[in-house]
Order: sequence, then C-alpha cells, then structure tokens
Amino acid sequence: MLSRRDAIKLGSAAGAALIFPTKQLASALSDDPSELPPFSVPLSLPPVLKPTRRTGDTDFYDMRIAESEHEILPGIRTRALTFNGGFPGPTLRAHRGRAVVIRQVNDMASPATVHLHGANVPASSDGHPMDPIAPGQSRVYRYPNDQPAATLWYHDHTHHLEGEQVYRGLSGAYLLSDPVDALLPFPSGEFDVPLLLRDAKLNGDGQLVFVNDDFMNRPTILVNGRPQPYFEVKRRLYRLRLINVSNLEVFKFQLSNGARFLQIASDGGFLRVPAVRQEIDLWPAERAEVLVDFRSVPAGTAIALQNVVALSENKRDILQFRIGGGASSSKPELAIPGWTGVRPPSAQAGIPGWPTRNPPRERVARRRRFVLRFDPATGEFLINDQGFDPNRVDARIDHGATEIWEIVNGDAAFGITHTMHLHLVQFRVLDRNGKPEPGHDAYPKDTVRLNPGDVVRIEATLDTHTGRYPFHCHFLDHATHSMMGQFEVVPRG
Ligand SMILES: [Cu+2]
Repeated sequence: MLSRRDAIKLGSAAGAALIFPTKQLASALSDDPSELPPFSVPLSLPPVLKPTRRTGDTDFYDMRIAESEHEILPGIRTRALTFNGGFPGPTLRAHRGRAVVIRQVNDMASPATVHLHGANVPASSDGHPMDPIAPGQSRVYRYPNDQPAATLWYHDHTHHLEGEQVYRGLSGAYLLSDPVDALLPFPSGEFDVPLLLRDAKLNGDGQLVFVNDDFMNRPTILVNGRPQPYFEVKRRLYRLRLINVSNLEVFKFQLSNGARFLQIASDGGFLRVPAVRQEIDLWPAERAEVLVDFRSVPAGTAIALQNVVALSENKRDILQFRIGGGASSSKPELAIPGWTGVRPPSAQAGIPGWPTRNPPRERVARRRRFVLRFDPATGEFLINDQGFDPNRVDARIDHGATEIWEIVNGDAAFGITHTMHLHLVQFRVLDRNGKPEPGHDAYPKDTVRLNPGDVVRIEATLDTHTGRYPFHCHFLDHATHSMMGQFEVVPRG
C-alpha cells in the first residue's frame, strides 16, 4: 500500500502516474518554492472582527466577499479572494448562548456560499453548496452558537467552485467560547493564537496558481497567509489553535526541540481528557487546540513547528517560535504527569457544557455504509459509486436518531487518502479497522481521516435541526469532483 510519502520516494513520473493518474502529472514533480528562506517574515494575526451592532442576545456583523490584493511574499501584491480584504479572513469571536448574525455581501464575479464548519446551525444558514449568494447579492446567516466551546472556521462552499475559491483565500477562524473556557486555567488573550495552515503555489509573479488536485505542486506553506513565518513568544504557556484550511495538505506536527504538546481540544471542542502528544495529525479541515510550554526554554532559543510528513524538505518547516525574555504568567501554572505544563481540573464531567455525551448503543436506529473511491475512468471521486447529485438524498434520518456509519476508503490500490466530514453534527469515532480510536481522535469530531483501505465507524446523534445537509470528503478538490452526498434529518412522523 502506497502512501503519499511513498509516492514521492518513488521519485519518478512513472511511479507517480500509477498513483495519481490525472492531468496534474506534467507538473507533478516540479517544485518552485519562493526564494525566501524560512522564517524571514513575522507571523501575522487576522484582526478580530468587530460587531456592527449588539443586542441583549445577538452580535451583528457585516462582511464583504471580494477579490483584493494581499501581501503574501514581501513587497508583492497577490490577488486573492477575501472576506473583508483579509487573507485569511478576519477572526470572529463568538460566545455560547449569544447568537451571531452575519450579512455577507458577495462582490465577486462568481457565486459564493458561506459554511461555518463544525457548527450546529439551521439548514437555511448552513451554506449548502446549492444555496449560493449570486454576484452582487447579499445574504444573512444566523448562527445560534448553541454548542460547546470550539475552534470553528468559515469557508466558501459553492458547488464546483469550493476547491478553487477556498484555495484563493475564502476561509477564516470562528472561535466559540463558553463558561468552561473561563473556568479552565488556559492561556487567553494574546496567548491564545489561531494558526490557519495551508499550502499554495505562487507563480513567478507571486500570483496564486490553482490546478485541481495538484497537491504535489503546491510548494509554499502559509501560516495566517504568510510563508513559513517566525513568531516572537514569551517564556510562558501558549494556547495554539491549529486549523488546517488546506484543500489537500496533510500535516503531522512535531516541535523541533522534542517537546510535547498538551492537546486540549479537537474539531468540536474540549477533549474528554487532555492528551500529551509527541505528534499532532491534522488533515484538511481538522482542528487541534494544543498548549505549548516555553516557560523553561532559555531566552534566545528558536523552536520550529515542523511537518514530519511534508512531501518535500522545503515544506517541512512551518513556523518558528523565537523565545524572548519576559516573566511567566501570573496565572496559576499547571503540571500534568508526562508533560511540563497544565493540569486541567480533574472533574471535567462535572463542568457544565463539558462534552461527555455518549448515546447508549441500544438506541442506535440505523447503520449505513459509505465507500469512498476514485474512478480512474472519469477522474471523479465517488461515494458508493455515485457523484454528488443535489436532487438525491443519500440518508434520511429521523430527528433524534443515533446512527452508526461505516466509512470505507476504497482507494487502497491508488494510495489515495480521504476524509469524511458531516455538516451539522459532532460525531464520535468508534473504531478504525476494528481497533478503538484513541480518545484525542475520537470525540468530538466533524472530520475523520481515512488512510487508503481504512474502515472507520462513526456514531452521530441528529437531535438538533431538521433539514438537508451535505456530507463529503474534505480534501476539497475531491469534494469539488464530486465526493459529496446529502443527509436529511426529518421530523418524526
Ligand atoms: Cu477524498
């Protein structure tokens, strides 16, 4: 079985042809990273968007989707598709129990639809691929924020355009907090840092080049829109919100000094138990919140966040932490066995909103099976041998039902990785190839990784909104062509 790494190791176009039999082959093995050495530019942070209006229970925002120019490489203006001119878009900070209402104006020449990834929202505000904002038009999205604290993100989801439009810049962070956040002794404010990670190809003029599914030829790594930046940090704990906004890039993060992360949250919020991790896997659309501890690191030290499964050596370095002076925080600092940092409260289950829901097995209403497979005859990516059809509903689910879905990566022969993302719901990964999924990868999840040949079972309870929602591979270039289906939650009759 060949992985993406193995494909590179083959080191020949012929080898790659076996695995990636599509049109990107001509460019597959060329590589033209920017001349910029890693860690030449400072990390930038997307601005936090201010509401235009607040009421007792709702924050109102205005956003504008438009092409604009952005400095990715120093001194070069790159045309991008942007929310409010940002690459990535501005960060929204939302609070559980306070609704957010966003008026999105589409000033692009193409349609747009805005999906809030990981959120539990009514179907009318889900940003369904078939529910676009036409050019020149606007639309109001309503987000109830009735779910536990989580690192969510928003992105374009326009049918057949989502791959290119997200690649060209249409994504941003949406950080939902709740009272649990305030109770836990985690870094906040400037020490709580969203990191939107992706790859890109820039041509000789510094312009973004998009070729669908051309993951082997996107040699530039961007963090918050800047190439392999450095980040000046203090000698203290940091909370990093890692968000993979790539179409296709997979990361396995390590710290260059061998230090470990404390993972506190996954896609949909806090883990049941924080996990000490040497490595963090992060595939497209996944999130991980980690604490890193610079308290005992000498001032003047540099530590790199690295991707140890990078397809080429120049993509290995992601971000450099430059440890400055500065006192450690006045907050009570924490210790956990096996880690140099934090000891979270031990009684998580007693904290209101801590995500501990595990539906009993006997209530499982239905089991389904979905096989994800590349079709070499058409170059399309299929679910149960079908491409996306907006007129077809693949799963009708009674409101309140718990279902178990068996998801199969049927591409062992081609060595193609996939993921499965369900809108609307956070699910639990029960097992992978018959073995229980480790807690940090099990719950709460909205996107699950599938290596070639993997068989994964997930369990989801659809007890919130009714209506029609997509599920799809979140390698967006696969979803665009056209690895997507729909489920519909129907009221009980
Ligand atoms: Cu896929």
